[in-house]
Amino acid sequence: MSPRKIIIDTDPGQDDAVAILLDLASPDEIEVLGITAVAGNVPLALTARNARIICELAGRPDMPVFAGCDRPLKRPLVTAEHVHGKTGLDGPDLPEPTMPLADGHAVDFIIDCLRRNAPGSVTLCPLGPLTNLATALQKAPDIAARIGQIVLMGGAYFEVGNITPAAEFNIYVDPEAADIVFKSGVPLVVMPLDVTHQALVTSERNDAFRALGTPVGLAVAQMTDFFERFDKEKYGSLGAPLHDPCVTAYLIDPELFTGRHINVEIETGSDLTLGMTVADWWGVTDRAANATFMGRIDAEGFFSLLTERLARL
Ligand SMILES: [Ca+2]
Repeated sequence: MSPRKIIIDTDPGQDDAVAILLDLASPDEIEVLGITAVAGNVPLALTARNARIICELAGRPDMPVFAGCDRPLKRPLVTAEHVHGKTGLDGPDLPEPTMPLADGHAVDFIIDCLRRNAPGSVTLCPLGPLTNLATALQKAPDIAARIGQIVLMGGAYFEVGNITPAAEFNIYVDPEAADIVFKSGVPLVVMPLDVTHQALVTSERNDAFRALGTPVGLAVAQMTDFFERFDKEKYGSLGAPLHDPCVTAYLIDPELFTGRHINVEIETGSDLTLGMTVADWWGVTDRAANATFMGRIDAEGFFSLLTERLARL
């Protein structure tokens, strides 16, 4: 089978960085057509920089990285330096990128790429707020029918929220964009906090990254060390949840995850619950299913896959 063509839409973020590394370490399964940066964890200038730092770390300075939207559709940007540090990629000491940004806007790249490739052959992998993707769908509605699948990290049901009591960060930052994506009719696979909070970087798993003895292994150990401090304090958990790499792991081995095909809608009106993913997990409405919403991950399988693949870089 030929590798699946994807576009990574991202706001790095240490966990985005690990997701990108896992993608680039898995060419048999995944062909990355390009990386599009969006404002989210940190402002756009930093996410566009961080994406290139990671490509260079992976030995892929040839990868096209596009800058995208610098703010949500209708709201001021909310960022998460309290989790990811001032640069978004705090932890390792990585050099400034020398590769340039690709010419053009991320939104135009997404549209052109979908029109250029056979319908259904490109998967979109959003790892941040959904602003770039929603903007592309608004600008070129014809692309919806050409997207094979959207596999995204965002939302929560049983875990409810991390940026507010009711909302997960990516959806909360641009709920109007999320609403557009969830109503697009494109097949969706969602990795909510319910799953990612089971993918914890314990000290044993962190040691395994470090023990690879490579620049990539060391950088991943240092990145996960950094944001672990925040999550351990906040949740009292065993380690930091590795959110975004769940998306990549699904592309490589979907059997690691189980979930339900259900209706998921986005709250855009209420100040109290803005950005909540209202997931009909128990099937109590007759609203049509629009997303496969994951609930469980084989965490052991996930971390052994991740460590084995990072060793290849
Ligand atoms: Ca992210």
